[in-house]
Amino acid sequence: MIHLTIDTLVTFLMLYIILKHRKEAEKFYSQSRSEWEERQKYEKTLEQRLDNHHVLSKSNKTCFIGVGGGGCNIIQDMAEIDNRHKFIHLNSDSQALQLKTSKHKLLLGFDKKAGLGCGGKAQCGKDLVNDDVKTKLLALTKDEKIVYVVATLGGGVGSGATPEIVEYLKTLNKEIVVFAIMPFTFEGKMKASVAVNSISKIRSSIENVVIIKNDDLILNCNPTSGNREIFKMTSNIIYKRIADGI
Ligand SMILES: Nc1nc2c(ncn2[C@@H]2O[C@H](COP(=O)(O)OP(=O)(O)OP(=O)(O)O)[C@@H](O)[C@H]2O)c(=O)[nH]1
Ligand SMILES: [Mg+2]
Repeated sequence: MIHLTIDTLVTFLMLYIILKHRKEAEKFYSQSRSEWEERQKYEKTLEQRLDNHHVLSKSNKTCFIGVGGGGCNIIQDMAEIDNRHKFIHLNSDSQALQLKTSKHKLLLGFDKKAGLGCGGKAQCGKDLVNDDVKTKLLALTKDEKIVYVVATLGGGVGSGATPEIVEYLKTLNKEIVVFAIMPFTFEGKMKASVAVNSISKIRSSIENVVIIKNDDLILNCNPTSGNREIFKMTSNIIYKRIADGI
């Protein structure tokens, strides 16, 4: 009798151990299955995102146009990390243009400005976009479908020429996105109002205007960074936004 009870106890114990293990195993497998499914899902979206990026960065139909001193600096920074696209520099300042490594450079209004900038006068930047500039732009962008225009506003060339350029590109049926960089507040109200005016003119031709404030860059930068280093951050922010599909 005692023998039977011990046998029964052992059997129960064995059963208990087996069931407990089985439950733990089931729990483990169901957990790892949902983890695995989560991971699969994550990898799929990651793949899609990379695919988008791939398409964008491989597309031969995308180009970048920098307008004015800062706009050209920014696309120069982009060109250093992207060797697939066309980068077109537009400026009336010949010295600034000379420093750019792209082979696509348009010197604006040499007859009027003799290779100098517009000294903050937006009307001057506007007047520089003549028929000759438009013909050259047409040739440079003829194979491009999407055009990203990058302009630092508040000065003369970027603020004045950008609305003219965008209006012209629009007539060529390009998909256009403008990245408009606002001047620092400490540069004064005059520059800010030149920039705001320029934005409203750009918006009368297109809706896709992404505004980035130079002020915001200071908040995130290392106080010991130099100007160029801080400005390089703008270039990275814009490039990342484009790569992420904005
Ligand atoms: N983020 C960034 N902003 C810049 C850079 N260079 C200038 N800026 C800003 O852009 C504003 C306009 O300056 P520029 O782009 O040099 O002006 P511009 O269009 O060449 O016009 P003018 O020099 O007046 O003929 C400045 O007041 C700065 O706030 C740059 O490299 N990066
Ligand atoms: Mg300039």
